[in-house]
Amino acid sequence: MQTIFQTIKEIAIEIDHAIKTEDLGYSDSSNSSGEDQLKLDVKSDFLIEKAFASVDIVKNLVSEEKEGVLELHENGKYTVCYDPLDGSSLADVNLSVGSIFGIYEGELKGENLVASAYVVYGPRIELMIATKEGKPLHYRAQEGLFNFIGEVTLNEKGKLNAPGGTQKNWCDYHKTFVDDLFAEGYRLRYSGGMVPDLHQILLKGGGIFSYPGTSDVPNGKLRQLFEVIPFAFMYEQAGGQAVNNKGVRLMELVPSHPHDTSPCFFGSNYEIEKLKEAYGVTA
Ligand code: P6P
Repeated sequence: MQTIFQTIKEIAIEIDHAIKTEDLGYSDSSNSSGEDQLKLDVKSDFLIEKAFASVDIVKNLVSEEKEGVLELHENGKYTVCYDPLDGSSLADVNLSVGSIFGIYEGELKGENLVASAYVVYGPRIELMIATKEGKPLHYRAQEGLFNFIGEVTLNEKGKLNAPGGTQKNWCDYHKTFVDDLFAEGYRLRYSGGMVPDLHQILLKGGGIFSYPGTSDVPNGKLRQLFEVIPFAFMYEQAGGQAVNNKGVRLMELVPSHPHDTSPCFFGSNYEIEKLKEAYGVTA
């Protein structure tokens, strides 16, 4: 597994360089979710595939930018599911973007996730790694090397509220839930980039990130294998919770297709319990 984390560190340095030096325009293709691909999306996906091509323990790759499962090494052990450059459309307005990695062993489902990692490309390159051994581990790059900063723990209750999705298409009880948190004094922190938005809540002690099902997108927008489940693992390892609109742990998801999405809520315990109450799904 350490070889995979070392490879992610090397990938992070390469993608950061690409963000800072390459064309931010659109390619002439779109991905499996029908989203227009930036040249940076394609380049980041290429860099990740090239890097893992030399890591024998990686059996398969599943990418947001690819249709199906790409076999790399027949005798490999892990499947790496990744979003090569999440929120890439924010790069041309100089906001932070990120890469997300879920490392699975066996069938691609939540309970088979063995580790997850994400990289934030911002004023600094930051890396978070979660395994079953303990709390998420936070690293920061300096001159191409990643220095360990510390373990990350969510407080029982936070103060940040990151409400995703098109507000006019929220259901009434979701709108009430979001407004009630603001009435309690929560601060709005939403950039439109899942990685920096969830990273901020983890590092600032807690709160909630929500991307619900909406009238136009009932199953939500965020992809289970390479966005939702990897962050669900991060948040649970940090002492928080991560559930869907039925109050079910996102770690119990079993996608039927590599690009399946799910409504998703990640946060400190207080906020997630409030969400379950608002959705009428308290245990
Ligand atoms: P909306 C970026 O496109 C992304 O996939 C996530 O990074 C982000 O959380 C979400 O979509 C933002 O979606 O609908 O709020 O713009």
